Amino acid sequence: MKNFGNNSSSSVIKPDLFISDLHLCSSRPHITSAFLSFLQNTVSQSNALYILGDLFEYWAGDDDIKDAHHQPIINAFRTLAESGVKIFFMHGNRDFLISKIFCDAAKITLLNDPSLIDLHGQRALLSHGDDLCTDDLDYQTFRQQVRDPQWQKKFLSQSLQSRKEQIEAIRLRSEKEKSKKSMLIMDVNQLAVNKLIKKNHYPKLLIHGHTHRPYQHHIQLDGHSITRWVLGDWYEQGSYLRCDQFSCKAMHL
Ligand code: LP5
Ligand code: MN
Repeated sequence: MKNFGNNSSSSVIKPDLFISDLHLCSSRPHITSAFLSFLQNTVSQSNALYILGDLFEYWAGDDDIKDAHHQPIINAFRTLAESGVKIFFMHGNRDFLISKIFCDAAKITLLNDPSLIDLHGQRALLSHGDDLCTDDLDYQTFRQQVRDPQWQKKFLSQSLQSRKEQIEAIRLRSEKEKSKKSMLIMDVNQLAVNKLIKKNHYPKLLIHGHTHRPYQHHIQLDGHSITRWVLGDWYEQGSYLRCDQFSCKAMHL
């Protein structure tokens, strides 16, 4: 988003940062610590942070915000937001149940998937990326079911404990099924990417995560040049995309 600056150093345009697929959970405390340090040391010096989904390993509902693992993360977001850093969050396939209670507590803004933004004067299209994996038919059927508001209402009416147990079962099933799927099926479909780019009038950038295959793809489509940035996950090492008024660069912690 545009940086209009509001202090004496307003001539310095701060960068915007993009992350996804952190999969934060209490069983990987070092990743949560790395993320909290990243917020404090790097994001605090930025204009905005865009979290493009799968911040958490899974999210069972906003009544889980009191969890001891989640509290420091929510507090850190709020501190940053109060210091003037804008924080945006887009749903991933694992945390699409994040809702208003979480966003209000963390002072973050929920973005639709996809969303177009003005990134230092260039149009950038943001997405989690799972919607682009159109060859993964079983996943798309599952996605359609769990993104249905009626299904979600019924699911959320159950106890937190019961929801977590069902999610654990789905995770096991998903891991088993993924081991049988080809890498090609689990990647984005190029026609789906092209369709999204056309529909959004050829943005300069498309930034997404989900596939855990970080890369800078150059696309030529109908006479337009588009860069598709795929964000990296945080399994082994924290990674982010840093965009200033000149360029974007993939960074590691
Ligand atoms: O996340 P990732 O990259 O490991 O795998 C995804 C797809 N898998 C998923 C499932 C999640 O990983 C785990 C669940 C998240 C919790 C969501 C909370 C609320 C839902 C609660 C449901 C009870 O998204 C995986 C893709 C992969 O990306 C690559 O794109 O392949 O998809 C699958 O493996 C899904 C299977 O192909 C189909 C699973 C069918 C399960 C049907 C059970 C029916 C139960 C009905 C309840 C909805
Ligand atoms: Mn994902």
